[in-house]
Amino acid sequence: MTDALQYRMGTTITEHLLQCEGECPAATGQFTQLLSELTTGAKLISREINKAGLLAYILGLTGDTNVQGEQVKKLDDFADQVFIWRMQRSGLLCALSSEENEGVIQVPDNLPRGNYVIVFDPLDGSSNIDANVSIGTIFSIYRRLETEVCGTLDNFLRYGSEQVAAGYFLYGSSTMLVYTVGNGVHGFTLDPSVGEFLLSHPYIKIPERGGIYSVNEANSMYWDEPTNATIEYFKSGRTHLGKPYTSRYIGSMVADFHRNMMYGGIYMYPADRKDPAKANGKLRLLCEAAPMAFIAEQAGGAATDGKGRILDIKAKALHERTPLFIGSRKDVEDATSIMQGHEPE
Ligand code: P6P
Repeated sequence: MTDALQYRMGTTITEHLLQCEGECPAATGQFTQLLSELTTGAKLISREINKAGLLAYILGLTGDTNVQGEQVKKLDDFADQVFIWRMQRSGLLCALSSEENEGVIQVPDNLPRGNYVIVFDPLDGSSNIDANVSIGTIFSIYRRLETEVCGTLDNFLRYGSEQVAAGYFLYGSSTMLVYTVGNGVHGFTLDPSVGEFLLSHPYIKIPERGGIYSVNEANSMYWDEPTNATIEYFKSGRTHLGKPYTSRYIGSMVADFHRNMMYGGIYMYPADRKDPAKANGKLRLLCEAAPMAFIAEQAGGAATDGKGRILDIKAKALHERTPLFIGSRKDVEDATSIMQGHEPE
């Protein structure tokens, strides 16, 4: 088959997972079905986001506040309900956890259960919705603990290294899925004309070093000395470029992370003293940092909390937060060295 024909035919997610089945244990038929349900949810959300500007009812706030203390956007709530509905009916999960919901979400007794648990952030970066800025969905999948009955909290209090799959949907100029099942990172782009996600970025590799740093510098007066020294490093001539990195900060981690995956660079959300809730960082370990860390490492990058590897952290609570330094491996190593009081190598 010619490349042109191959391109026109496209490689679907199911086809890609079937190709992977021999290479990695997680790419079972069950997982293929689960990913298919996730992509259906993403298509529904993409449809709503792409016409949100035309349909005032889907923009704005619900008036509710979520477990994070954040104002809930109508699209947040819609995305949360879409994924809960689809995941509960996948027949493959024994419990769910959403960034928008305080406790473990059970699979109702009248629905079939399976051997996986999923953690997801239904719409990360949603404060940007009304400004038409790219936002995303993040998901993380574990095999359930055989020692646990379905739906217990302990199924979720896991090391990030126990994940069998992780991914994100990016609702941007195009809608993309980027995922890993432990054999590299692969990107698919939604072709709205056929309603299919088609392989567009096989085996994504994040450059070993970048030239972009992403951090909210308005928090600098609340950072400790090592954190300020780390950000100042990327703004100095001491970088490997011999000049400062470029600053890019979208305020939507999925979008900032994806850009750094493509071009190289580092995204940082350090702990800060501004808000007691952020004394250990703003980002959630289970539904943001751990899945993105799995993806980063599978793409040749790295992710730490400023001390150690994110994937070596065992969650102690569903909505536990962590500082996050993630992206190009050598950039993350430099940041972590400075955070620990050493000079980068
Ligand atoms: P700040 C979105 O709420 C999020 O979790 C990330 O997607 C984003 O990078 C960060 O918070 C933005 O937070 O404090 O800079 O507005």
